[in-house]
This record gives sequence, C-alpha cells and structure tokens, in this order.
Amino acid sequence: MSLFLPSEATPATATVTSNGAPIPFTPRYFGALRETDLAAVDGAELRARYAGDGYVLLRNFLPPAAVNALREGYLALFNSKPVAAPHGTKGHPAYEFVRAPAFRAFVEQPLFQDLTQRLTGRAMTPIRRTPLRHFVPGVPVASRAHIDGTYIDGTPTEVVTVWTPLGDCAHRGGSLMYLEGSHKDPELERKVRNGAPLDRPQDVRPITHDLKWLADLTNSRWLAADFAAGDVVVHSPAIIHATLDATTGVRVSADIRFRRQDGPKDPRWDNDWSADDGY
Ligand SMILES: O=C(O)CCC(=O)C(=O)O
Repeated sequence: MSLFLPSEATPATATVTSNGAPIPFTPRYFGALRETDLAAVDGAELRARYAGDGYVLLRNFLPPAAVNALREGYLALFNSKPVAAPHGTKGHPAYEFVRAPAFRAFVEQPLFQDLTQRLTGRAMTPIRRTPLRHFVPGVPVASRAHIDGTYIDGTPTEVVTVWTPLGDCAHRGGSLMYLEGSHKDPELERKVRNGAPLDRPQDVRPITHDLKWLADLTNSRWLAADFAAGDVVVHSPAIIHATLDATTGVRVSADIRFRRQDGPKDPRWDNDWSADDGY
C-alpha cells in the first residue's frame, strides 16, 4: 500500500479538490483512517472501535479477484452499446447492473451481513437499495459532505453501511473520507449547516461541497486511506463523509447497507436503487 499521507515534506502548495473546491493536502486537513484486523480483535473491541471512531476499515476483506471481476463485468456493459441515459437511471448500465444476478450475488454474500452483526451485536437484515457510484477523472464531481441519516432513517446501531470500492481506489481516486469524530456530537450536522456553502443550492441534503470550509469550521481533519480491491470500510449513519474528485482512474463503488432486524424500516429503501428515485 502506497503512503498517501501528507507530511512535513509535502509542498505547502499541494492541493486536492472535491467538486472542484480546493483543500490543501497537508497534515492540518488530512489524517489516516485507522485499520482494523478482524482476526486480531474480539467482538467487544470491534464494537468499541465502531462506536468510538464511527467507522471500521478492513483490509483484504474480500478476494480482490472477485471484486475486480465484478468491476470488469460492470465496465464491459459500456462496450456493448452507446449510453444516453444519465448515470443510474433506466437505460444506463448501472441501473441494469444493480438488478443483475452477479451484483445481487455479490452484495448478498453472507460475510457482509455477518460483519454488520459482529459490529452492532444485533441481528441485521440487508437493505435492498444499493447505490452503485461511478466517477471519472477529469470531471470535478464527488460526494459532498453529508451524513447518511439525512437520506435513511436509523441510528448507528440500526443502520450500517459497508462501503465497497469495486477495484483499487486511492484517496485521489475518490475513496470515502470521514470528518474525524463528527459522529460524536448529534447536533454537529445541524449546527454546521447554517451558512454552509453549497454548489447546488437546490439540493439541501448535503451539508457542503467545500471540505476545507467544513474542516476549518469544525477544526477537524478528513481521515482517508488508499483502498485496494477487497478493502471495505463500514460506517455509522451519523458520521460526516465525502470524497475527493477522482483523478487517478475510474472509481466504481457500492454502498451495501443493513438495518437492525427488529429496528425501524425505511420503506423508501426496499426497492432496487435508481439514481432518479429521489432518495
Ligand atoms: O461512494 C460515495 O461517493 C458515497 C458513498 C456514501 O455516501 C455512503 O456509502 O454512505
């Protein structure tokens, strides 16, 4: 795994962008996600890390060959016909792919569900709606800072997301980053919204596209990692997360979610994902 973190030796001029908005790539703004070795921690430690950090990063959780095969299967759909439909809508390969047996078999592997049960200590059940993200270098579009709680009902032990990059995904390739400790203050998301810059003011669900602004306001860092195919990160719906613009290659990923079996059920998430379903 390559060293990605900025250091004292990083030129002061180094910047990265998210949705085109610059943020200095320095130790002030970026830190490393903590890695967890599943074989080395017991259930209590795993749950403590999930609660304490708001995420759990697992290396080599899936066989890289299986992950890369799924990626290739998806990208191959672009070779067979011209694509006119917007990403993830009917007629676009992502729309078809999330409904296809290969993708369904991948997300329904019991190891995902088992993991979320270990993390929460609860019986968990899959959430059907599974967004497939696809970002391309040269287009300054990334995930804006947000919490999942804005989009789906549930508390951290009721809803869990296993973010799964389909292929290698460096931080500059748009891997998921978390605003350090942002899940600890239940009021934080509401407090920072006031006056937050938004590049798409018509969509008020994200907090902001300006990751530097948010890091300055909260005096926090973005925690990031370079992911290899097979790595996953599990996160709480209360932690603020975002991505950088993909500059190192095509970024494809799936948000695989579970909810507590005896917890609240958000009926909006019962159907297959479509990018225009409004959720
Ligand atoms: O993959 C992304 O860019 C966003 C994913 C996300 O927000 C999530 O999984 O909750």
